[in-house]
Amino acid sequence: MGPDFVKTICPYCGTGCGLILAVRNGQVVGCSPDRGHPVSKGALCIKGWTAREFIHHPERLTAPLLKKDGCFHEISWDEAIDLLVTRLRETVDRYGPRAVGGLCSARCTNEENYLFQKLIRIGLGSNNVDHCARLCHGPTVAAMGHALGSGAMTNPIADFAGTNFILAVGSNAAETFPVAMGELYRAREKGAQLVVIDPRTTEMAKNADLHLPLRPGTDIPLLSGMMHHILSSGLENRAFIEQRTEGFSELAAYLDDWPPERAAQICGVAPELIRHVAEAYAQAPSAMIIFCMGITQHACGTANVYAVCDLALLCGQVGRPHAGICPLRGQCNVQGACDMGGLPDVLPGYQKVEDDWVRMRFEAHWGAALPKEAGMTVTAAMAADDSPIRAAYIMGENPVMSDPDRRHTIEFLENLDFLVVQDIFHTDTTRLADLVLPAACFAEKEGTFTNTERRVQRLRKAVQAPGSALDDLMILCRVGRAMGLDFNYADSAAVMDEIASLTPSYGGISYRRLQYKGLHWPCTDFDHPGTAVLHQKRFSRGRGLFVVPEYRPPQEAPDEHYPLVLITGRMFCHYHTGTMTRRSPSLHREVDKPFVEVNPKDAERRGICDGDRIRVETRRGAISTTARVVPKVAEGTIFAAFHFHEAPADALTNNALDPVSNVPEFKACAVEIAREGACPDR
Ligand SMILES: Nc1nc2c(c(=O)[nH]1)N[C@H]1C(S)=C(S)[C@@H](COP(=O)(O)OP(=O)(O)OC[C@H]3O[C@@H](n4cnc5c(=O)[nH]c(N)nc54)[C@H](O)[C@@H]3O)O[C@H]1N2
Ligand SMILES: Nc1nc2c(c(=O)[nH]1)N[C@H]1C(S)=C(S)[C@@H](COP(=O)(O)OP(=O)(O)OC[C@H]3O[C@@H](n4cnc5c(=O)[nH]c(N)nc54)[C@H](O)[C@@H]3O)O[C@H]1N2
Ligand code: SF4
Ligand SMILES: [Mo]
Repeated sequence: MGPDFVKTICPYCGTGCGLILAVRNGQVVGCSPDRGHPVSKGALCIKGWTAREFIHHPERLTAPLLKKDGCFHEISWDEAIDLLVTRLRETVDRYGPRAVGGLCSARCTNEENYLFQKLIRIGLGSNNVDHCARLCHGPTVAAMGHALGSGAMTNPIADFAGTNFILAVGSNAAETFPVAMGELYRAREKGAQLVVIDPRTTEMAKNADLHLPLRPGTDIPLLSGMMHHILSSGLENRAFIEQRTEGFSELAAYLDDWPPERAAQICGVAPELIRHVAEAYAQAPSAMIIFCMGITQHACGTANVYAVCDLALLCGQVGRPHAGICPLRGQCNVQGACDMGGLPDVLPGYQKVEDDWVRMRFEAHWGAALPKEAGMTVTAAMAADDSPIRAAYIMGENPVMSDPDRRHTIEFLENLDFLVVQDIFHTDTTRLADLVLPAACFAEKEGTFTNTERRVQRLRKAVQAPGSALDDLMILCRVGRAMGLDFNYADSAAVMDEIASLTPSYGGISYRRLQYKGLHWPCTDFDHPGTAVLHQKRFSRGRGLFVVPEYRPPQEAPDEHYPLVLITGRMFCHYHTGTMTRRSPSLHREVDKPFVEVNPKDAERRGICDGDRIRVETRRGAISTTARVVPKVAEGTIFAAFHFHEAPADALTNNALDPVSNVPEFKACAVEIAREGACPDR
């Protein structure tokens, strides 16, 4: 008999490509692209093609594990759930509900995230729920939510193909959203211009019409210089500003101080280039801005996003097909985890938890009281010297490898009275847990993911989870019932029905309607076709709001001890903390060990050759890794990816936070490197 084929969604990035899993004898034996998929149209990147390789890996977690005397022992699910509920409840009884916190997961489904935040909120009485969006597009949710009324991408991915101008700011999308970028290449074939603003000469920057290699953390001066020039040349869209925006005069007054010459001195990009790009963007019939972590992961991340929105509003390049602001959302379901209220200040659909009417509505539906005060962000809770958090429930996150300042993160987690981690593999974080719960992976469960363009899509179960591992939804239902909650859902479709009844933007979403194409939210009722382009007639908040972006340089400047700037981020073949991609033999063959990119001049000064072992040190810690000497990084900067547990980049990073969104400054801190020895292979 031939294999069965199951259509599902890629478990990695937010593009949300369609995968077809081939199943034979209960095993996933093949993984191929889905030609009929509306986003990926038969394409996958190397991570999608190889996504089956970790599913049946022998190191998958297969039973609940309890730590005793420093070693993990298998226990039954009944014992595990009983212990989890007892210990979390004890903490609440002793220290109050603000002493517990939970991290939900951008790798889990909407239904799982919805139940997770519901559990923490009504089962434990705490709004301390957060997830990796805090490390990622938190500034976007804050700034675009404030300026436009919605923190999500304004246009669908397909719109790239029909635009005239693409400005990619702080985004290495060719490596991080490769299939989405296929549409960008189609646009360029039709003559669209691509301008990349990135301190590194990435492949995308190399292939762009123009690359502006700014100094790290200087996007506000650069964008302000562009806006100054647009205004002083009369290239702003007056009709759009008058009819659809507010706050213009405050922005205009602020821009007076930012002539391109002043901007250039700070950002290091020539004033002629700033003027040229400003004119091209303003004059393009339609233009789209793509921005990612180079914008958000700064102590001025929220202000950076305001600057991006200001530029688009000034030129009326938003609210139309092929013209918009596109924060590419990173994880397969980070958009959904935010939509589901996996954040300390909002319930599902970004409804403010501190709003009495909102709370009353949820309380009536859930039959339980909700805590009134917003919870703590995970980064603030971890960074605080005397954090109130005493116990934590982490579902599908690996903060020891992904939060800034690893030593501090480990100290925080070790100091907890109780830590439970639910994952598919052991990670650097599970090892610190008291209790580890084995979860089913994407191929072993039903549910939905919401991709970066707000498309809600169905995940389908292809095979059984290994051993006694359970899907996250089932685990949460059992925990909820053990807490005395009415978590008696027949299946994930029933959870979606509850989500739809409480979340206006998901009001018309049901499994029956989703099938194979998905639906873009807002989709408010069962006849609503979904909304691909936002803000067409009016902004979600009414008028688009200009906000003055307050410039703050990176919080840790280079000095004589740490004279270089460390930029951290990603590479094509690996994904985040590597729990899945580093277990894939094909991806391991592509990149099998960590490295740091160093500029040839900085290397030469230190006697470092390509391939040498080097020590990389900041005020927080040091790692030992391999130097890749390349002009891709500018003199005075180095780049490290955070995929490698043997040389964890987050041992180095700074936990200086953006005061509004609390995103950490992953993209700039002071560092020094030194040669340790020759390359072992030479
Ligand atoms: N292969 C792969 N793809 C992924 C992921 C992965 O781990 N691996 N992760 C997913 C996730 S969750 C996310 S959030 C996205 C992230 O996607 P991206 O944001 O595209 O990836 P990063 O490597 O974090 O950083 C992007 C670029 O920002 C630049 N940069 C650094 N500092 C600055 C600055 O001050 N200004 C400007 N303008 N640019 C700067 C860096 O040089 C880098 O090229 O990728 C998603 N896709
Ligand atoms: N230095 C530095 N650090 C960074 C960044 C950076 O650019 N530089 N970027 C930040 C960003 S943008 C992000 S989004 C974060 C990501 O940070 P994390 O979310 O902590 O990283 P992941 O590796 O995606 O962790 C997800 C975990 O979920 C597990 N998992 C996968 N599928 C399932 C499932 O179905 N169920 C359960 N229960 N678990 C599952 C995986 O094994 C993994 O351990 O990292 C941040 N950290
Ligand atoms: S682009 Fe993203 S969603 Fe598509 S196959 Fe690659 S990792 Fe998966
Ligand atoms: Mo992310």
